Amino acid sequence: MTNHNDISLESYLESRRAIINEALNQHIPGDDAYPPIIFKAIRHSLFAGGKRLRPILCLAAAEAVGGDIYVMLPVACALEFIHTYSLIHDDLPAMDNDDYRRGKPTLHKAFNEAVAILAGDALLTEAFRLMSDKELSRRIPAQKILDAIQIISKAAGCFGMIGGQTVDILSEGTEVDAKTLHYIHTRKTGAMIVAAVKAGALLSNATEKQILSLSAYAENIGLAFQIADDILNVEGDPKVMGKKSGTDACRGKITFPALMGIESSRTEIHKLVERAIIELANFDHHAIPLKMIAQYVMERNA
Ligand code: GRG
Repeated sequence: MTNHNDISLESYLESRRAIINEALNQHIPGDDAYPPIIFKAIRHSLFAGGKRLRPILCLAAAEAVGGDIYVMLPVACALEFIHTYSLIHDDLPAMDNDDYRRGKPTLHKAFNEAVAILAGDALLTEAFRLMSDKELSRRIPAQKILDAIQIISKAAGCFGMIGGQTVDILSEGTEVDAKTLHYIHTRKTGAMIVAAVKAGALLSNATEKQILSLSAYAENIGLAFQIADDILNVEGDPKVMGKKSGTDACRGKITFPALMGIESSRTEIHKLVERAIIELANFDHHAIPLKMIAQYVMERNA
């Protein structure tokens, strides 16, 4: 296992991204497979330069409880598949109608709407194929895999990301209170972040107590991540982010900075990240990556 005591955040993230990208590449055929257009489309979005936060968190949670990150890779890839599907569908004209994502034309712009819908559907479905593959159950008890699938499907569906996205879309241009904004943020963004951490820990034989602490860690960084995203939408550099800024205000979306101002939003991020790090108090040096990721969530510029 890597010794993280003397590794920088940047080189840690870089090394994890390389491992994840290699695994993603293995799980999606090239465009020599039939029908080539769907694989080309999936690859367009999957390899457009995402930060890989959810799979990195899954691997870091596994590591924090003494698990093997290589065993966890199919689940980490499944999380990235689901995340990429959500971005493809979020960009569609019926939703946010965005032209750029991850610095490249959105999928419906590069191909067409039908292909973008199908590629999103395919990624969501293929995620469950990866997690239910026999290869994984040779290394992890089937019941644990089923429990992880339950956690991830709950986070991706109506009780999680879809619930948050639904309220977000229907709230555009309306007055939204702090409670509704909290619901949107914790479901739309937070749920998959919590699921990534919980699944990584559960599949690596974490104790109940460890899972509770890691879930609380993830809830805090999930919300911090979304508030940071809201701030970046106001003042981020489109060149660095690979997408336009100022879009939330144009669409009449309620955000943390709109509700409480930029400075209070920054203070809130600090508080959440501090709380996340406190949850790691009972873990040893194997939790250093989780600490570094919490720091990254606060400082990121893309
Ligand atoms: C359409 C089913 C469906 C769900 C959409 C994830 C989501 C729900 C919408 C994305 C829009 C958005 C800006 C969400 C808020 C924060 C967020 C999830 C940003 C994108 O995630 P990053 O920053 O993206 O991890 P990369 O490209 O780095 O993977």
